[in-house]
Amino acid sequence: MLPVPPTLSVVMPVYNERATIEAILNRVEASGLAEEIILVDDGSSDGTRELLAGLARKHRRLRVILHDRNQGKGAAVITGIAAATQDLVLIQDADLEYDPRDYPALLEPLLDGRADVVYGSRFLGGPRRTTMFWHMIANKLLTLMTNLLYNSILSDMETGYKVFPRALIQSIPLRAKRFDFEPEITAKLLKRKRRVFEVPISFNPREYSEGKKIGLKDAFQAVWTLLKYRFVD
Ligand SMILES: Nc1nc2c(ncn2[C@@H]2O[C@H](COP(=O)(O)OP(=O)(O)OP(=O)(O)O)[C@@H](O)[C@H]2O)c(=O)[nH]1
Ligand SMILES: [Mg+2]
Repeated sequence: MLPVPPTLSVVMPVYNERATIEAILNRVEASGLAEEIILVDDGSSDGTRELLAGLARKHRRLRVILHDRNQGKGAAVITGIAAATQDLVLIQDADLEYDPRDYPALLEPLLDGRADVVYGSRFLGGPRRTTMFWHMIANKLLTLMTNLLYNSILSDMETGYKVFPRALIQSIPLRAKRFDFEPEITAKLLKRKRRVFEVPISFNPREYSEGKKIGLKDAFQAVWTLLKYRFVD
């Protein structure tokens, strides 16, 4: 056990999430564990931006950073990581697929000193909505490829829930712009022999009709990213 419990920065990349932004902020607050919430709006054009000033008045711990044009999830996450000030950094998507009630489980292996980094896995037996078969297959193939290349036994490389010590994540140079953030950070952690733990989380996937944006192109980019960082840094 660490002598003082570490504090948590929640980094939230946001692009056109008008429908869910308020609900997810409420859920993050309700966890009682977020010392600061760094919301990076990645050039939203659906009215999300217009909600942010009101939300910042309501949520005392919220800090808002605006990208003046859309750059991609990875770019938004990297901006948020650079701005984080607390001991630990947790990435939180702005849709309702991932549930902040899982924070205690995500933090535990870090608090007791077993892990350097924790991933929340959607495939380890937590409650999940039973939809999106092909999306799951793509996730499993990308995870298998990660395991083959980096000699790991991950079950969910692409998960959005990842928690890092701030000093560690801020020390790793990251280049990702879009959905290549997940393979890039995973490759770099595994190459650096960091102790990555997984814990089961619940998962409530949305469908494309509900605003999902990741696509086949992103899977090919992930393959390329995994291969590239196996051989260069
Ligand atoms: N799609 C997309 N999302 C972005 C962008 N910038 C930030 N985000 C945010 O990144 C998070 C993940 O995006 P989603 O579209 O939900 O991606 P997904 O298909 O659920 O994929 P994963 O959650 O990464 O498995 C959300 O909070 C988005 O609002 C961007 O340029 N494109
Ligand atoms: Mg999502």
